[in-house]
Amino acid sequence: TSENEYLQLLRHVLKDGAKKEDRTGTGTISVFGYQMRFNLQEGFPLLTTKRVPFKLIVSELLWFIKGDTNIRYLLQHNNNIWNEWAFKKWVESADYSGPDMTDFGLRSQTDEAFNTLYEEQMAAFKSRILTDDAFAAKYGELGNVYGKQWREWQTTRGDSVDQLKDVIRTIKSNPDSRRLIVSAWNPEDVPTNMALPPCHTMFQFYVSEGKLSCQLYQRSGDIFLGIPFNIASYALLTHLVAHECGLEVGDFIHTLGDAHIYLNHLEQINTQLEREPRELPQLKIDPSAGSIFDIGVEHLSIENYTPHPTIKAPVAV
Ligand code: UFP
Repeated sequence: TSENEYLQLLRHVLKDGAKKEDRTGTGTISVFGYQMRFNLQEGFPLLTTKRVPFKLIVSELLWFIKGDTNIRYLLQHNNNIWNEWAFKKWVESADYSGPDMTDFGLRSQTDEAFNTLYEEQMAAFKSRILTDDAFAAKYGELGNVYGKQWREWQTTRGDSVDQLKDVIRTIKSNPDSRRLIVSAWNPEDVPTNMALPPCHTMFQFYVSEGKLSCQLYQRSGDIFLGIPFNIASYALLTHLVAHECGLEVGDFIHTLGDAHIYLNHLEQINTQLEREPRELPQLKIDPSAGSIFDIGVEHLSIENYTPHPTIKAPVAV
């Protein structure tokens, strides 16, 4: 199946990657420039050689599509993947008076006593985001992350561009267009207004013979933890846009810049490579779902997903 595209990337970087230091201090082996192609007609590319949490992928993508940049929606869907970024702003603010949380990412992984304090503070933070509107508006907000750039790119004229709506309109009216691009990389925002400069930098659609394909340029990819997530997320986006435009799905092409394996993921990768890939699952979109901008998590499900078990690994922060 097309899962082999991913397994080949793992093998390629293990074999030909060069040692490279990185921002997080963890150390990587890395290559620059790589491309994978997933034929979405063959099944939905959710890896089977380890379990990938589909529900988190759905709620994060719908959050982007809504143009939402506040973690409250994610927390309402039990999705904790962006919490640290919001929490950081909170504990560094003048309003915070709890125990010192400097370098909480690293310290919570290495210092058990600190980790207890951290988990208490994080739990309190989450519950306040969910229940206190004013607090959520101030401290749940991540700034100009994906949702903002996709739906409400700020122009120098003082208005904004809804790139996603525009690209969908053009796919419908002029499917042969070679300008079907959405960019998340806003050089004006990158140094100051963003928690994390976007990893999925830009994507382009392409229509041929009634099928919609999508290519993503990802500037930086954590091959073991990030990329399986990113593949599923953009495959889902391709399905949703195709559904919206009355097209079948074609290919998802994943182009990578710095494609790296963190040195503390090597053992996990060996385990994964020993496993036999299984049949890929299928995506089901509920017929009552409505437009791409109204779709809810309850409308999307995955069928026949019988992966090998989860493989845990530390996140580089
Ligand atoms: N990363 C991904 N996919 C993502 C995401 C982050 O692989 O969707 F948000 C990884 C790539 C890199 C790190 O290991 O997170 C970001 O660090 P940097 O900005 O230094 O590239």
